[in-house]
Amino acid sequence: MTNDTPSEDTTDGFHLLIDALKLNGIDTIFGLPGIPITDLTRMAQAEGMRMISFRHEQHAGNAAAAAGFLTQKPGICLTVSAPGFLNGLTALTNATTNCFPMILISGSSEREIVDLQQGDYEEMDQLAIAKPLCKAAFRVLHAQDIGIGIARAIRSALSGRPGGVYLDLPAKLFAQTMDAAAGKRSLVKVVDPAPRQIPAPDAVQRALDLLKGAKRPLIVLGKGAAYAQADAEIRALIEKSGIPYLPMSMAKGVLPDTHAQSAAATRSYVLAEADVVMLVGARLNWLLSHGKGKTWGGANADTRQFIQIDISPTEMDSNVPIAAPLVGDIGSCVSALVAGLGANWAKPPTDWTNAITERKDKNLAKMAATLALNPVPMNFHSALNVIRNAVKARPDAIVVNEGANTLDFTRSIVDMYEPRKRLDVGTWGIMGIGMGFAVAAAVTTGKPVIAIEGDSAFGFSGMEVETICRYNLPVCVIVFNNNGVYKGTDVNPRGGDVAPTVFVKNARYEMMMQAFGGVGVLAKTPEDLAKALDEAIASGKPTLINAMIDETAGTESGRITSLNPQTAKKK
Ligand code: OXK
Ligand code: ADP
Repeated sequence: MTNDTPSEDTTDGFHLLIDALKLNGIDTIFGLPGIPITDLTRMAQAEGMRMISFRHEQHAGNAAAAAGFLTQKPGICLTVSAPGFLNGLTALTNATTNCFPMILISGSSEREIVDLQQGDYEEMDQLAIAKPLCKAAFRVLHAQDIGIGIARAIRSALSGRPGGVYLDLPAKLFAQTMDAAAGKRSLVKVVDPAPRQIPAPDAVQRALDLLKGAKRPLIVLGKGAAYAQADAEIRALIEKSGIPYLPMSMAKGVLPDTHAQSAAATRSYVLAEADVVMLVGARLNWLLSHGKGKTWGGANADTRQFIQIDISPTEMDSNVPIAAPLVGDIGSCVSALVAGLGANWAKPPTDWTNAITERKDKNLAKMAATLALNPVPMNFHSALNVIRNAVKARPDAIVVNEGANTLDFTRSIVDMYEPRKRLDVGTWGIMGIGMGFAVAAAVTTGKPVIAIEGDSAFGFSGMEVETICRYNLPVCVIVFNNNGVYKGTDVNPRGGDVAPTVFVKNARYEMMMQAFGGVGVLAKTPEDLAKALDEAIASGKPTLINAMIDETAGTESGRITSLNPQTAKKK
């Protein structure tokens, strides 16, 4: 295999791969064993790596993606060939869409047979399929190239805009042997995998000039701002500039949601009325109504100007013209802006900040009044009020959140206090991230995890409660059970089968957790829920709370009902 001086000691593809990951500080693999990677999972564990085995590859992939977001190291998902690879691909694509660094490593069948389409075991041209769905895709054919393959995968996942990478490893590679010393030399410890990208001084000045002239400035923080781990710099920018800010969903907690400058509780007003908007790690995609239309249609609709901080230069002008593009990493860009504010920086006009505070206080008071109600049966608000209090008491807990109404109500009701504590459906509005994200959050941080799940959303990854029990993770899953998708009251006008959105009524989801030795609780009142959640957080035991919600509560698609074609047609 090599021209280097032979030695007694040999190594093989399995160990080269494990050593290459360890050399780069990667200590955990999320995956699912099977041909041809079963031995690899055993060896990784024997070599001291944490091997977290799932019941379905999609959830292992979601875990890898969340681990990447939380740690700035690519999360690793390991799967078998064709079907396992395909199961991991949704997570890989979702990671790429959300700018989370992960590497999907899949075993594959032999090239000679696949390329001649001779019908190998789990035959598939995996590399070709992965390529359009991720940031980069590589195949390694020779053991001596494993080090370079891993280095290329790490750099691709982390540098510039982070994303998903596919690494194809044909079965034969794992058993290839080579001289151990040469093998060691072939490995690469990646130096500076996510190089800082310093913004150009004139671009910084352009942004400052625009901000300075603004009468109604607004900063929008996106999940890129959370990912960047530039928390102190971002806080300094917000507080020194005095500019109100709006956190996107996964940027909640970069500054505490209770911060005086947060405009989250008056979102529609600030988006419509701002004259200069600075986006920090947030794209002007559907979640921000593409920067135009009714959402942005206030007095400044025709004259509004955007500043955008992003590591990806081609993000600029993707939806509307960007007057001041600031390309670079968020830490460097924000530091440069803070330095440029200077001692004489004039805070935004008080007619703007007071108008925001007034509207915000009104909405907060309205919300407080709603949360104080205690209807029977529970509704989203009374159940989420319990979780809101629990997170306030344990601000280090990580919230995982998916569903439609369960997602939308949680976003506005459960305040976050620390950065990177909220993981949700992200850019795609994907369902099924719940248990994978929860496992990753628990494994990578050791903190309590509260997974707030719509009953439909939970179904996508529910089997992974066994994984949570197997690894005894401090995860408390709360299923918002209102008997169906959106709600449980739809009726089939022709009789017979139930309506497509309806589930088994009063399903006992808590018994799923009990089946694997965890704690399961049926909660019909906020008191039941509070007691069970407190106990779960205190004990760290895997827990599932089946929170019974009024089946009439909830609206179709939550706050995005306008995206349903039938609703759109009526408009
Ligand atoms: C926010 N608000 C508050 C507070 N926080 N009021 C009081 N107190 C607090 N703390 C107000 C805020 O000002 C808004 O009111 C309103 O509550 C809603 O806030 P928010 O932030 O949720 O805003 P909005 O309009 O829903 O945001 C748009 C959005 C969001 C597109 C960014 O809806 C979103 O992230 N959606 C993701 C949906 C998704 O992915 N679903 C997938 C599953 S559904 P106003 O008065 O200021 O407007 C699915 O799969 O199919 O149906 C399917
Ligand atoms: P949100 O959905 O919260 O609005 P998006 O996923 O749309 O957030 O946007 C995140 C943006 O952050 C992406 O455009 C991505 O390129 C950018 N980004 C990610 N990491 C960094 C970083 N370290 N520095 C600068 N920009 C970043």
